[in-house]
Amino acid sequence: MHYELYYWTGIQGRGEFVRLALEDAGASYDDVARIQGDDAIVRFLDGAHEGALPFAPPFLKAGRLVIAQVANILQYLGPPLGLVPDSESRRLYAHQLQLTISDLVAEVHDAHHPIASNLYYEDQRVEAQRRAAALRETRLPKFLDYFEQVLERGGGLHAVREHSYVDLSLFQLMAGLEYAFPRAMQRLERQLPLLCALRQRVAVRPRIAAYLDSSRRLPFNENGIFRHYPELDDPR
Ligand SMILES: N[C@@H](CCC(=O)N[C@@H](CS)C(=O)NCC(=O)O)C(=O)O
Repeated sequence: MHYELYYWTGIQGRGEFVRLALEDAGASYDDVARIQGDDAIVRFLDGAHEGALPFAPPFLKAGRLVIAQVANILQYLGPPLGLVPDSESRRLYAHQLQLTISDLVAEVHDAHHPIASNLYYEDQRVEAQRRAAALRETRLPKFLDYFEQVLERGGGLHAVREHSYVDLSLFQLMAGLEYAFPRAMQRLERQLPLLCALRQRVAVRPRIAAYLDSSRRLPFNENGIFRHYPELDDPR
């Protein structure tokens, strides 16, 4: 199967969670907007195509199927890409974990855009500082301690006892958080040995290492989900 990934150009964003799965599996895919421009996404959202109507990117086209929402896309891709265990209980668990990652990603986004996504960061800077402090002090430790426990229960190496799309997403989560909040993550990572080890292991998987080294892997920047604004990190 040849896949078409639709995601905004210029940022890793939420598309990266899907991209990492496609890259790790060596899947055949086009990153459509990087070829045709963001208009290709807009046309889709405007209803120019048959079938399911996505609300927002990322969405994936697989033959006649159109699938949106990161966790939903990964749930779909897991079996054909060999990125989820066979058992129903573990598949459900993988999906549950991915939905929880999506919850945290939304909170990370809201730390720099606590009032409205369509306002500039500069217009909500004061609120962002309060929101980011709550994220760093309360929500990040709660989510990350949870994922650390998940790894512990999974035998220490994987979220669902074998390599899966969840491990790839946890890698992306840790990489993004380290970019956005380097000081807070240095503090928090002392209590997260399994997540840190997973992050290192995923980075050296051969296809992931090749991808990270390629021009397809865009650098993190201040237009994406994980943004580095020093004033939103732990105080020096
Ligand atoms: N829950 C969705 C969120 C999708 C989403 O927020 N996409 C962003 C880009 S990362 C977007 O373009 N949103 C447009 C909007 O919310 O109006 C997912 O996980 O895929």
